[in-house]
Parts: sequence; C-alpha cells; structure tokens
Amino acid sequence: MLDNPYPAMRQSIIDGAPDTASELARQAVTAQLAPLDAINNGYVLGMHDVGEQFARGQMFLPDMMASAEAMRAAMSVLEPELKKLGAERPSAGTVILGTTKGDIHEIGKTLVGTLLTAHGFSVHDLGVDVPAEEFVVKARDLHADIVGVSALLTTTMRNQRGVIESLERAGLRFQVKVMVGGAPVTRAWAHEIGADGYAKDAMSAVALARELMESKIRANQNASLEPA
Ligand code: HCB
Repeated sequence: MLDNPYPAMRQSIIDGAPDTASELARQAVTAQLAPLDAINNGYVLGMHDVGEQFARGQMFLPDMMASAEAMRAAMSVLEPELKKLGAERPSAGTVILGTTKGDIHEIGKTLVGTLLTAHGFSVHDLGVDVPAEEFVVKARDLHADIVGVSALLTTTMRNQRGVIESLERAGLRFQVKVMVGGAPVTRAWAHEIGADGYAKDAMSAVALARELMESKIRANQNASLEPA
C-alpha cells in the first residue's frame, strides 16, 4: 500500500474509477487501515471535490454518476469491515433510515446506516425516494426509537418536515426521535421543522443517536416515577 493512500483514494472518486477505488480499499483492509479513516480522509473528500466541480460546471451528470459508482465500489469493500465492529452486541436502539421522496442520493445515508450498525444499532434502511408514509408504517411496525431522514437537494429538504408531520398525524411522534441530515441541511433547519437533532456526518449521527436514546430512556424513567 502507498505510504499515504488518501490522495489516490480521493482521486479515484474524481476520476470515476471503480476498479482503482475498490483496489485501494482492498489494500487498506489488508494493511489494517481503519476503514473510517479511508472513507473520511480519502473517498468522501473526492465526493466533495466532485460536488464542487459539478457546481462550477466543470463536471457533468455522467461524471457525477461515475464518481458515485467508484464510491459504491470502495464502500462495498469497506462496509463489511465497518459492520464487523458492531456484530454480536445487544441492540443500542432501532433506527429507520431513508432518503426522502424525490431524492435518489444514497451514499451518505448508507454510510450513516453502516456506522450506526457498527455501533450496535439495528438499522432498517428504506432506501431512496421514500414517501413519508413509508417511514411511518415502518416506525410503527418495528417500534422504532429513531427515524433518520436524509435529503441532498434543497427541493427535497421540505419532505423532511413532511415525515415529522406524518409521524405526528399517526400519533407516533412522542415515541420516535427524528434526526435529519444531508449536504444542504443545517441545525437551524432541523430546529425550524421540529426535528430532534441534526448530524453533519456519519460519526456525528452515531453520537446524536446515542444522545437521543439516552433522552428517550430518561423520559421513560421519569414517566414511570410519576404518581398514577
Ligand atoms: Co447530486 N447533487 N444530483 N447526484 N450530488 C449534489 C447533492 C449537489 C450539491 C451538487 C452541486 O450542485 N454542487 C446538487 C444539489 C444542489 C441543491 O439542491 N442545493 C446535486 C444535484 C443538483 C443533482 C441533480 C438534480 C442533478 C441533475 O439531474 N441535474 C440530480 C438529482 C437526482 C435526484 O435525487 N432526484 C443528482 C444526481 C446525482 C447522482 C445520481 C449522479 C449522484 C448520487 C448517486 C447515489 O447516491 N447513488 C449524485 C452525487 C454523488 C452528488 C454529490 C456529488 C455527492 C453526494 C454524496 O454522496 N456525498 C453531491 C455534492 C455534495 O453533496 N457536496 C451532489 C458524500 C456523502 C458521504 O455525504 O452529505 O451525502 P452526504 O452525507 C453525509 C452527511 O450529510 C450526513 O452523514 C453523511 C455521511 O457522512 N447525513 C446524515 C446524510 N444523511 C443523513 C441523515 C441523518 O439522519 C443524519 C446524517
């Protein structure tokens, strides 16, 4: 493996080169490099470069798709390594995860799911383009603790509010915490729509999910101490 493999990992995403991306990931696994370091210091930086070049008109949709393919290739090598970390632990909580309706960006949402799994959460990934009602049905059926809603487009962010409103209408809001994320999402937006928290990346999502579980457990304990 290269002394510093991160620039090559980053470049493999910019180049939209799945074979190189997965080969570098395999080398990283063999060299026992922490998978999350490879993701955060290499591949994700490449994704950010791609986004910037696309915004400047220096890259086009097919390039962005090739980059996403390269990212998927790297993740297919690294994800099983990350998930191993969470195997055989008692569940830290049940999380329903999905990208909101109208939005097909999946890489960030999937990474959040992988890291939550790696940290002991039971994650049910609904995929992309998920209608609000589907979040609600799954949350009810699985007695979810947390619903995580991803949105990468300014036009689909408002559907995060729709998920919260649907949970309210179904009478589930008091028992399900909602966390939101995605490139255009901010803490202020999360606050405005009444979400319980915002996470800027996958590791922060794990920390947030733990906090939300603690506050849920505290609320349940307080409720059971109240006189009947
Ligand atoms: Co897409 N796209 N895209 N895209 N895309 C973005 C998002 C732009 C910002 C690029 C740009 O203009 N600079 C832009 C959105 C502009 C806007 O609305 N403000 C954009 C656009 C415009 C579009 C199309 C409309 C282009 C077109 O068709 N003309 C189109 C929309 C399709 C649709 O969804 N209906 C489109 C399509 C695509 C693909 C298909 C080519 C591809 C996605 C492939 C796939 O996911 N299978 C794609 C990609 C790859 C991107 C960029 C380059 C990268 C996204 C990514 O994977 N980032 C992106 C540029 C960018 O975001 N800077 C660009 C890496 C991951 C790791 O980060 O932010 O997704 P993340 O997730 C983080 C974080 O947000 C947080 O944790 C994650 C992990 O660290 N998080 C959560 C995410 N969800 C969370 C949920 C939680 O509960 C908690 C935390």
